[in-house]
Amino acid sequence: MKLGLGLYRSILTRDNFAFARQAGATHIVAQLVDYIKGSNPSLTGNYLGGWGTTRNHDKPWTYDLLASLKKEIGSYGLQLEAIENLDPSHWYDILLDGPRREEQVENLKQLIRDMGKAGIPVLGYYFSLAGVWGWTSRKEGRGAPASVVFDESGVDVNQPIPQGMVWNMWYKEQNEKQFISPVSRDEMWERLTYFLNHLLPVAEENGVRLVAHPDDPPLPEMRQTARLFYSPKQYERLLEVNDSPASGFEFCLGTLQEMPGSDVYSLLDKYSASDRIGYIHFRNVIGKAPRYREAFVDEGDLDMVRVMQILKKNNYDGVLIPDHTPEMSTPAGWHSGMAFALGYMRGVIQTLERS
Ligand SMILES: [Mn+2]
Repeated sequence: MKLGLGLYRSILTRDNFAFARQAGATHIVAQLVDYIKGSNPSLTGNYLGGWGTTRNHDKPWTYDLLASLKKEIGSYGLQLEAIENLDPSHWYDILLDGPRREEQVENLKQLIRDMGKAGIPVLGYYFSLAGVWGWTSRKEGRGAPASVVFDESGVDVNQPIPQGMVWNMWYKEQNEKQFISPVSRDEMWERLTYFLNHLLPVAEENGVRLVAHPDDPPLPEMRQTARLFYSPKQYERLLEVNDSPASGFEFCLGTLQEMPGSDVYSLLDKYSASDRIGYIHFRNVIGKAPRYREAFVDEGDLDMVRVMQILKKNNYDGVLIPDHTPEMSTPAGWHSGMAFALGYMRGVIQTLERS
């Protein structure tokens, strides 16, 4: 297994490549969607009104952008393992089954070809209309860090999605008065199937893997739209729709642990043994939907040493990134949390390598 760090667009900078290297990481997962901003990014703000606005219509991520990013990361002794998340501007009509669906699929095919050409092996996506939504924040847990909390009793999870928003981002004029129509589970599976059937052959040809993140928070419906991956059983259906070897999981331990009744260890064992995991979001949580909070890696309900033991047993050779952590009470809360998680991960990996 390999240690990586995920960086948002606003922190894809030289200082942060050095930071990753200093903390023992060898790989980077880059987010190009400009949605969690600033040099000290925070997940504990109020994002119930959206992550912000994207205006990247007709501005695809080009081969030059990907190749120069890979080169710069490489100059720090790091490898660019994956691009995580698609810009809502680039695929809103794929998610919404709108008039530009075909055109947007063609553009994503080009993105996959360009990733293959640049030598970036994994594309992580999150096929969801409401997206990551409903989080609140509390100072809770060990030492009371600012932590992401989901508590269904405190948010109206049935409020509809305004037109112009998808994936919790605005992609066109804000319209707070008109809303998208409710979307059924069958319709969501149809849209995902269209996406996979068109893109997986191109991914296979170009040596790129498309990996799906589960629904965060894992509720069956949110904002009057069905969610695909709210339970382990539903998540496993991904491979039934299209079992191309280019399809797999962006295996988010935290989200899977949040699912009622989930057995994360057996799921991890099964899919790390069968090489279906693109990379791993290595984070911990306390509680399950409908109420949980994100926790320090050694503090939560999951036994992260056991997680790593399973990966070692199966000779998993993919990348693990911390995903999120509680924000520590320092001027650099995000970096402190990440440094703590990376140090913990490095320690467990080094211990297992010696046993
Ligand atoms: Mn995740």
